[in-house]
Amino acid sequence: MVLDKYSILKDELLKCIDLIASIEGIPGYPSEELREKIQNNVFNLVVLGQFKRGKTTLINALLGSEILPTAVIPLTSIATILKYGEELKINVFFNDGRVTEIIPEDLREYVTEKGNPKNEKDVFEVVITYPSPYLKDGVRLIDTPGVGSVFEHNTDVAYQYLPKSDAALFLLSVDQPVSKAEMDFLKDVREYSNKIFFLHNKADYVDKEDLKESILFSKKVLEEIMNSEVKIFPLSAKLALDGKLDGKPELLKKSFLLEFESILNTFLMEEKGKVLLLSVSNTLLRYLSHALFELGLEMKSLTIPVEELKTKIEIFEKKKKEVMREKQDFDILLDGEVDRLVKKGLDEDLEDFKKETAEVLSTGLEKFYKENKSMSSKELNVALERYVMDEVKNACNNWWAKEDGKLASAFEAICSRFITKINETVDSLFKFSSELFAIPFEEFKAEELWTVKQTFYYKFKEEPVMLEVLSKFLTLSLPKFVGDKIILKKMKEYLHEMIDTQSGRVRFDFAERLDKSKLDFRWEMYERIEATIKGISSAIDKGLNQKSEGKKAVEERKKVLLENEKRMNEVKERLIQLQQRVSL
Ligand SMILES: Nc1nc2c(ncn2[C@@H]2O[C@H](COP(=O)(O)OP(=O)(O)OP(=O)(O)O)[C@@H](O)[C@H]2O)c(=O)[nH]1
Ligand SMILES: [Mg+2]
Repeated sequence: MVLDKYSILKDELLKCIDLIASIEGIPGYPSEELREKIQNNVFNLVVLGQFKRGKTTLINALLGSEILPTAVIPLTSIATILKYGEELKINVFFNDGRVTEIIPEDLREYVTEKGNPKNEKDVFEVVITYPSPYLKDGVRLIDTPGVGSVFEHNTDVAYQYLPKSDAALFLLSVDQPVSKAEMDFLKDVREYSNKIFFLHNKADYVDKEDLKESILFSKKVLEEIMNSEVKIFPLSAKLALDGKLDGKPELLKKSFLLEFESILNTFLMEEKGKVLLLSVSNTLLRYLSHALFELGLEMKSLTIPVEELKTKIEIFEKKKKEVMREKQDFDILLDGEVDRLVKKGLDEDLEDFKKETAEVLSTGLEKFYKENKSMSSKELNVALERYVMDEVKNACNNWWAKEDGKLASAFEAICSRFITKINETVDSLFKFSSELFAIPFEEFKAEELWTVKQTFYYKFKEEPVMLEVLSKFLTLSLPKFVGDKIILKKMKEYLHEMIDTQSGRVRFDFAERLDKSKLDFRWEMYERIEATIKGISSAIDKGLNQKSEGKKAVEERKKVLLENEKRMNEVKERLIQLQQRVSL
């Protein structure tokens, strides 16, 4: 399995992080953060498809345990996220922000259409931690309700998980030709998802020949929709699960799961694993090259005459001031860029969203009104209200999920540009010192990625769109004699008001978090420059101090420095080897 390789290299990288931390004298070395960056690297896999295609069974098969409930009737009604944890723990997140831990036996009561019809319990999602090796290296599986069943609200849930997925697993079934509903769904998935894997499940239903034929047929249909070549993987989720549960490798072989898993994992490794491993190891190499330089500087200051050193320090101080000024320029530029992201990105998107939603939902509302005109005024009122509430909520949630990913990547792109600039500044300081003190400096250009903290993505879940407008409206009880037409008019006003309020909240939330993320980023960049200056200054100071303690102290210190240098070079070598293995 390719993710095994990822796992081994990841552990090696973690070891290097620890090794560097154990060597004296790397100021501002963020070992904790780098470790976290590696641990937080997740591969989100969303399992999608029409109802009853075997999505939930596939997840159980991947985990080798019947952890999620499956059935012959449309079942899953809530999205369930499975991630690694030392023990099995199930948390239910509600739309109003509550979180409850439940026992596995109660899962059905929350995630199935039967146990929780029309999501009457108002569940947002269920998060399960489970000690499966499959999840250990950061794979997260997301089970979604099947689309196209009579339970329409299930479809909307599936859409919310697409923008954040690294890969979508789209399940079809060999015994059913691709349906109209599936085609429509796929057209949407295509817009939201970066990578789609197609699976023809229930391969155990048919013989080899039929399987081939059915795959060929679907391939043609799918290629038309995707406008590109499509590969379809055969699968029997059921055999895979049985094979794993009963420890029967022959069943597992017949299930085709392993072939698919290996292709999927290769993709994840190539797309995400490699990027992370290279980025972190580059960062480490940069730190090492700086540390080695500082070490050389201390060595130098132990050897050259004090007077000469002092003159050089004065020159360095001037350069330092220059760098600090540059830093201030960065702050202003960063403010400007983030501001532009809010005004050009967020605000414009939000305006489009409001306009489009108002149009679509007004038409929808009229249609709904016409279809339900026979109801009594009171019933109609309630039904229309519910309609507006549900639709606005859905529209907002879907838009939010999409915009969230978009803003996060735009913000990350800004940050990455700034990191490059700041690293250049830091390097210029080293290069300057390198010439000044005549010590070699190995410049290490590293493309660094800045990833927004997890909370940036998930905060909204704890604070879902609250429909406070509704309660206000409910108190406005309309007089009985007021005609249905007035109800419709009022509802339209309500609709617009609702779209406005909700959009306002979403905007506030986004803008606030962007600002917070900007401050986090700025702080870290500031630290980086500070650490460089401090590192260089303190290396010189250390040398000077040792010198004042006499010859013996100087010789002792030289020994320590040589030992540290050796250790740094050893880790450096390990990192270079690791990078070669990543690229193989
Ligand atoms: N024969 C066979 N049956 C399967 C296979 N995969 C799933 N099933 C059966 O198909 C039925 C539906 O499976 P689920 O995993 O609940 O399907 P789902 O796609 O999650 O369904 P929804 O949650 O309702 O969308 C169950 O009875 C499974 O046992 C398979 O590979 N072969
Ligand atoms: Mg299911």
